[in-house]
Amino acid sequence: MLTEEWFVARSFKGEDFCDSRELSRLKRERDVSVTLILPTRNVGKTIGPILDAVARHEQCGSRICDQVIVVDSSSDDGTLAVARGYEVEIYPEGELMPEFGQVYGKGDAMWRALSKAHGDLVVFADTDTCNFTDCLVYSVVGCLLKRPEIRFAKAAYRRPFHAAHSVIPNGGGRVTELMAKPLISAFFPELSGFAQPLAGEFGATRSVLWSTPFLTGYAVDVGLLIDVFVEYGLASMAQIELDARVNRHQDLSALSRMAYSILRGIVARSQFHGRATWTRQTPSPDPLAPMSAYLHAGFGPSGLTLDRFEEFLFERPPMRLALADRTKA
Ligand SMILES: Nc1nc2c(ncn2[C@@H]2O[C@H](COP(=O)(O)OP(=O)(O)O)[C@@H](O)[C@H]2O)c(=O)[nH]1
Ligand SMILES: [Mg+2]
Repeated sequence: MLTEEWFVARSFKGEDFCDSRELSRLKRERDVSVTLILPTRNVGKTIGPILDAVARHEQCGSRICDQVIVVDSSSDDGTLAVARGYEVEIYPEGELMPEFGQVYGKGDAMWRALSKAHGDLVVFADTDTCNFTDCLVYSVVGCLLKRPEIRFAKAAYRRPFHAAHSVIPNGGGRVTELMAKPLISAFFPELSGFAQPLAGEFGATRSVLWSTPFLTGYAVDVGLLIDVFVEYGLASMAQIELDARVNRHQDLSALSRMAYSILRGIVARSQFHGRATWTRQTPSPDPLAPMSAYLHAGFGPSGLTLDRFEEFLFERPPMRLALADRTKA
């Protein structure tokens, strides 16, 4: 499936999947259970509203998440005190899979928590979201339930940047825009249609997740995206268009480290999957050859867009050789 074709066929609207009554009916009919995994590190201000939103429909008898796992990284801001007020399983990340020794960041925590997941579908979500709605999780569940051909679904949302006195609607997600998307376009152009390739809100069948390696740290999300694509194909993946997601911004030096993790992750996967073979950049007879096109998924005024920019990279020969050739000619 071509990227442009995928973008049209596999980009869904969140609201089409968020009806909790319909979801709980489908779950019952198909006898499918759902685990939600929430990695936490000092999210005392946001974890309460998130757990409230996730549990909201339980009172109406339509439970969507049968198991909620909080996997925590030594939070010291009261995160766990808040979480204990809810019907969730809480694990300090270091207590899971202890035979693997030290825990290396978010991806490692998510992987360890997966060892406790017993749902047929497993969904992950970040917990520093300030404007969390149940749809962020339910739409992923809904997509996997209503579209059995989809085995991996990922959220796509605008990420505004909140500056001192203003908000730049698409100004957030700097590592995504400056590191992840250009690298994905270079090494795995098939995945360029994902507007938020690093989104922490995604889900898959447990069998897919149990069969896929997890990279540690911040490389986890892009690593899974790539490995699921290589193993199961683009047609089994989807993105779900949601409203803007607001989370806390990290400072530039933290983002630089994060960008390095993403770079390492994509390069490692490229090497592993045999994509890192760069050839000399001589002019191609086909002006739309993949290496010249930068496909960029983002948001326009009326929703998701996929734009194609021609970014040519040619290699001119050493002048000595070019001039020698000219003399010969
Ligand atoms: N358990 C655990 N959670 C983490 C770790 N690092 C980040 N998180 C959580 O993972 C989510 C995303 O992390 P964050 O640092 O905000 O990354 P960003 O949103 O991609 O900039 C947040 O909910 C964090 O609380 C970690 O090392 N262990
Ligand atoms: Mg965050």
